[in-house]
Amino acid sequence: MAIQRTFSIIKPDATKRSLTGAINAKLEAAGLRIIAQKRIHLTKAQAGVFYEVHKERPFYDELCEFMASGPIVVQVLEGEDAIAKNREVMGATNPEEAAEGTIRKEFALSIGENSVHGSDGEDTAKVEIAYFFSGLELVG
Ligand code: IDP
Repeated sequence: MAIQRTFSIIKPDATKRSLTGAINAKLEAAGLRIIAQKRIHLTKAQAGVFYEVHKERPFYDELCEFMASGPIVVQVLEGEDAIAKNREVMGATNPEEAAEGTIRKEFALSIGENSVHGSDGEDTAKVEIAYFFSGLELVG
C-alpha cells in the first residue's frame, strides 16, 4: 500500500478537555506521522466553507457553530494507507456505534461533538490540506 497524506482535525470538544496529547498518541501508535500541526480558532464563516459539502444537511448550521466554538488543532498525517487507517482509528461518526479503542469511542461526546475529523478520500484530503497549510508547512 502506498504512503498517503490525510487531513485531520481535533475538534473543539476535545481541545476544551485537553485531549490533544491523548488523541495524538493514538494516531502515532497507529503508524500515522504528524507532519504538520497548528492550533487555530475558525470563524463560523470559515467553518462553513470547510463543511460546504454538508450545506444541505439539517445539522449544517449546528456543525459550523460548534466548529467555531473554540480552538481546533489541524493536522496533516502521513503513513501507509493513511486515509483509511485514520478513519479506522477515529471510529464511526456516532460514538455509540464506534468500535472499542477508537478515538470517538473513548472521547466523543455525541454524534456532533465527536472529537475528530478525517478526510474520506484522496481528493478531499488534497483540498482540505490546501485549505489550511502551505507546502512549506508540511515537514515529512
Ligand atoms: P464523518 O466526520 O465521520 O466523516 P460526516 O457524515 O461526514 O461524518 O459528518 C461530518 C460531521 O458532521 C460529523 O463528524 C459530525 O461532527 C457532524 N454530524 C454528522 N451527523 C450529524 C448529526 O446527525 N447531528 C449533528 N451533527 C452531525
